[in-house]
Amino acid sequence: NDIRGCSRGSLIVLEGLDRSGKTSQCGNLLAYLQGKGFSVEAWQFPDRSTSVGKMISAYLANESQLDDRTIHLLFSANRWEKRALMENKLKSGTTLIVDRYSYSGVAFSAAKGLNIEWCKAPEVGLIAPDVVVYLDVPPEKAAERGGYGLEKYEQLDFQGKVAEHYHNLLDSSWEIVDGSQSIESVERQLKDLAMHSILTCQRGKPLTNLWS
Ligand code: Z5A
Repeated sequence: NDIRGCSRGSLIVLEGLDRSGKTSQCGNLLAYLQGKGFSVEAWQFPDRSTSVGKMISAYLANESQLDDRTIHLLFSANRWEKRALMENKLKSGTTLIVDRYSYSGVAFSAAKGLNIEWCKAPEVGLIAPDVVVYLDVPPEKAAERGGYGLEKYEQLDFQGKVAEHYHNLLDSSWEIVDGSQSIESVERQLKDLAMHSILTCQRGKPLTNLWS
């Protein structure tokens, strides 16, 4: 059966700590699905190209100071400004592979001590992913990969708190992949999960919203 080009695309989200391999795996998955003839795009949040994204980028680079709630709402606004385009792409049959999404928003802000329900509230109504792949890598192991740079959250103790909050967000859309395996092994599992999700969406799975 040729399932390409009909029905809606799938929203595939990759989450994980800094250096868990999301960016590498998004690129590999994009090339694989394109090679199979699917309409597919790779997105990432924060999207640093927009005016909101530029404010976020300056904050992450320690070039500006913002209150914790203010930056939380900016990350959320950065997703809201892409929501309509996201819905159009998915409905027109394009699969989106997204590097970080609302779960990053909640896990990173909650790790600073903000209330989880408060953190989730501005995310309600964004499009719910069809599958969230969590690349599970212990913070110590992730830190060994190329070392941390100079961006805001790149500290071991903070990444440990973020990992705890990620685990509190798990729901039925999550697939946990051991990100400590070889890049090739993680890649194989991701391909299977992505294909399964794409097929499910092609067969008529409706789009839903977070966090209902
Ligand atoms: N943030 C937030 O607070 N609120 C939000 O709403 C959102 C984000 C959306 C910027 O994110 C920061 O914003 C982020 C969360 C916060 N802060 N932190 N931490 P970002 O996405 O721009 O930055 P990042 O997640 O830190 O990206 P990264 O450093 O590029 O990590 P990655 O994409 O997960 O990893 P990678 O670049 O694919 O790989 C890192 C290295 O590991 C590289 O040398 C690879 O070759 C190597 N690697 C990858 N996989 C493997 C395996 N399997 N084995 C061995 N080595 C590997």
